[in-house]
Amino acid sequence: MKMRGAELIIKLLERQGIEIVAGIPGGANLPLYRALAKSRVQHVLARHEQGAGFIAHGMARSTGKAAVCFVTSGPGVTNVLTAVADAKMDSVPMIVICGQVPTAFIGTDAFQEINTFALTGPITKKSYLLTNVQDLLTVIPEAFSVAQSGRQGPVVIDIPKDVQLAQAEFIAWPEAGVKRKIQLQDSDSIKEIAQVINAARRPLLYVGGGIIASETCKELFTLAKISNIPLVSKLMGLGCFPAGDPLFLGMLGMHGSRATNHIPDEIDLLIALGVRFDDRATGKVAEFCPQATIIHIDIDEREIDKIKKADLSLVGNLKDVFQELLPLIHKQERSSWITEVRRIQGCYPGLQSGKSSVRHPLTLLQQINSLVPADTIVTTDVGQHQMWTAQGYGFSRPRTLLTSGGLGTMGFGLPAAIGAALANPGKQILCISGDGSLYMNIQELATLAELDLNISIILFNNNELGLVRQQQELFYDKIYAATRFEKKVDFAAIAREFGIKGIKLAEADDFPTALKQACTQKGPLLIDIPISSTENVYPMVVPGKANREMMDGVRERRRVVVNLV
Ligand SMILES: Cc1ncc(C[n+]2csc(CCOP(=O)(O)OP(=O)(O)O)c2C)c(N)n1
Ligand SMILES: [Mg+2]
Repeated sequence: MKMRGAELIIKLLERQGIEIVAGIPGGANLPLYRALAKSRVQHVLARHEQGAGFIAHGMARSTGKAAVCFVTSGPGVTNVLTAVADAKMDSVPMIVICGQVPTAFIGTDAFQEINTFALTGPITKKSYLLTNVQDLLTVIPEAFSVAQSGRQGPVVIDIPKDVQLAQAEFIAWPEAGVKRKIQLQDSDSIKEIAQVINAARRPLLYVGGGIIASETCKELFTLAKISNIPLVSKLMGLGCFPAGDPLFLGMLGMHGSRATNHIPDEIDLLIALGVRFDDRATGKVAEFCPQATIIHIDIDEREIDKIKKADLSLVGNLKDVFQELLPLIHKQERSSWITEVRRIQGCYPGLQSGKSSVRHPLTLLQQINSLVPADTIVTTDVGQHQMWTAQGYGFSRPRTLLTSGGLGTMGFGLPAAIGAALANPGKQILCISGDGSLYMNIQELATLAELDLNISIILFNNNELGLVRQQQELFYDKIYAATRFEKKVDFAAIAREFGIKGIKLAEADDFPTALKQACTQKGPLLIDIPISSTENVYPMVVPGKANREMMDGVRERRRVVVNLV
């Protein structure tokens, strides 16, 4: 068979099962776009390459399968870098196919030339620069395999224009790239791990995104239930365990719940599954779980002992681990430990700050959850609204929360919602955003209007960069430098101009009714909800401090009142 590089790329993507590609064309990827136009692959024209990248995130994060986006050389590449870095931090399988200047121009500072290979190396699982059209036959399937195997992540393929136009010759189609099986590294220690779990008196499960990626929520549930082990989650793990279950203690860390941040002090065993020991979750790491034996099981061996030394560890796919581990776990009541956990919870009840107010985000988020189907997918942006969503919504199913965890990228929410809606036709999608974040990829409202997807954007509008303002209030002498927006804009009117239904709630409006309408409406909608610009997210662990030392807002509010007097 003979085929031009561009046609070959599209055919290979089709053979990988790719049905939708997000992107933006430019001089260096036009051969690719000509081939794409002739194929059955749907193209979604984003309005900014970062938007295209996050649309791919929405598809990949909501399905677990690799998603693809196309960008042109130079600024197309630099614009998508944030989405690539975000995929690396949150282990998202995504493939970015970049146009590049013709091979003969590489290294000459040609128009829109950038060294994509060098720029993307540190923020990808693998980056390729292709100079021979024949290599497409191996590299495209391999890219899918790399992105989806082991700890998932982004792959970038840089393809010069002349390679896209060159003829490839081949006899047979290569096999599609698949998820490679990762061997369990040491299955003997599973017995030891089981013994330690069975013998523990005050164990705690600590889980993250790895449970969702490995699709082991059911197995985790079984482990927790048969052995009565309470569980705490990182932001990325929310949804892997039912939020309403009595064993679920909530999110831990910087904005975790109060009791959850005290319980690790009391435990004798931490069972960390598919999770990193990152600073936002652990607080001062030397003081995290001070009395506990640590078991760490993860698919990425670089995570073991990286931050917290594990007493027992295992590298492998959690599916295989659970298969071997569960039959060895004893059924136990652990009633004295559970009673102790309840006692600690009683000492540190949830913070009710402002919750009684009908317009406090925590109240609204609980209402929103009760109004939408259980399989609704929620995307967030980054800021106070994100933390309130994590604390208050109550996620109970995997892949229902899509949020930028590791990189914390404002601007993630809207394009990720578009990707989630494209990959999950029929599902309701909510994008919970903040005003500062919405500004960052607001142009994707045009993409949304064009696609007419079932997305409700719920905008918590405090007319400020709330989470940063909060830090200034608490740690920077209340010098509110550059966090309050001078000008208020009418986001509902902006949405309408883009062709989307826009509702602006005023102080006097009937919140519950408006919210119900917003959550149940078909087609795209933006609801602008004014919220107080003095509200803080509590608790809050000061960076570098132990989780137990968190600020709970009570003292801080008192101080504000004293200062005012
Ligand atoms: C791209 C990017 N730039 C800067 C930041 C730093 N940052 C973190 S939260 C935040 C404020 C977010 O404001 P908004 O979206 O309005 O959310 P709010 O905290 O007000 O709910 C900023 C500027 C970031 N996370 N991402
Ligand atoms: Mg804001």
